[in-house]
Amino acid sequence: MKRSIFFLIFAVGGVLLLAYFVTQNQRASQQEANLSGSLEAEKSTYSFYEDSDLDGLSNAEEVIYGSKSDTTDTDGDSYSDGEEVDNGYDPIVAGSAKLSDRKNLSTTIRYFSWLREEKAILEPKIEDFLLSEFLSSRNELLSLEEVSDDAIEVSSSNSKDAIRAYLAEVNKVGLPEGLVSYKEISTNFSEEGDQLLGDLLGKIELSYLDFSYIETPLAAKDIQEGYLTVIKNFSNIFSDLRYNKENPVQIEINLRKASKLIERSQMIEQLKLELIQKYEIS
Ligand SMILES: [Ca+2]
Ligand SMILES: [Ca+2]
Repeated sequence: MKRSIFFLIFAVGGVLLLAYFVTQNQRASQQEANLSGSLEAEKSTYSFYEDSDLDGLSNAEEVIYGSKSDTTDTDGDSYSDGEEVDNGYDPIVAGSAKLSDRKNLSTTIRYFSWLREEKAILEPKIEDFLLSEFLSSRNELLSLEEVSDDAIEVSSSNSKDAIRAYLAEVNKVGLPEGLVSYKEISTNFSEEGDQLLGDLLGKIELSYLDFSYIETPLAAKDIQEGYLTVIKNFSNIFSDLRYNKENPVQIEINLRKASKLIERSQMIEQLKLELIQKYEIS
């Protein structure tokens, strides 16, 4: 069953926004819980306080850097994992490879490196004000993926009827129901959580496809572009939940992106109203 897309975009956005504010307010008390997950078993294997092999990297950091939590020197080059990270070296590549040499370095590792190098904070912590400072000169990390013109099926007609038909189509397509909180999935380290996320991603993907087939009169091109952008970026944000443990900072960044998506959704609604008024569509 499908509802109109704008309603659901707001619903998804609202859930995300709510999660965001809860996070803001309860940052200190929730940090450990958010990062370590809701399951007790997960807490001991993914903790920023426990260091099972006593190599200077907490169990959670080992997951983030890709090193082993039961081996002090993962790459066997005689330097411990903690020593390597403290000095900017890669704990999983033997020799003098730097962390910064890694391809596709995760935002969490980049943020931790920045904390160490710019703020002299060796104990990694994900604090809102620090993250804001880190992001202030890295706008690209908050930018949304834009949809190219090729993705829009421009129709040959720009008549009032074509516009009315377009709007009717748009209102038929929907985002999936059974929405869940972003934070909820991000702390649900279980098979059920994976299943939930997989289903949701599949449904978002289908919505994107349904949308991309809608013939779009020229006058509605901005609206169509907006819709595709919002859905595409929701898909990206939810996909990142798969790497929640390896890249927890990205999840925090995504919550900030979500508020941009909500703004974008509001802009789309505004554009639709203007179009309806301009073409006197009843
Ligand atoms: Ca360790
Ligand atoms: Ca080593």
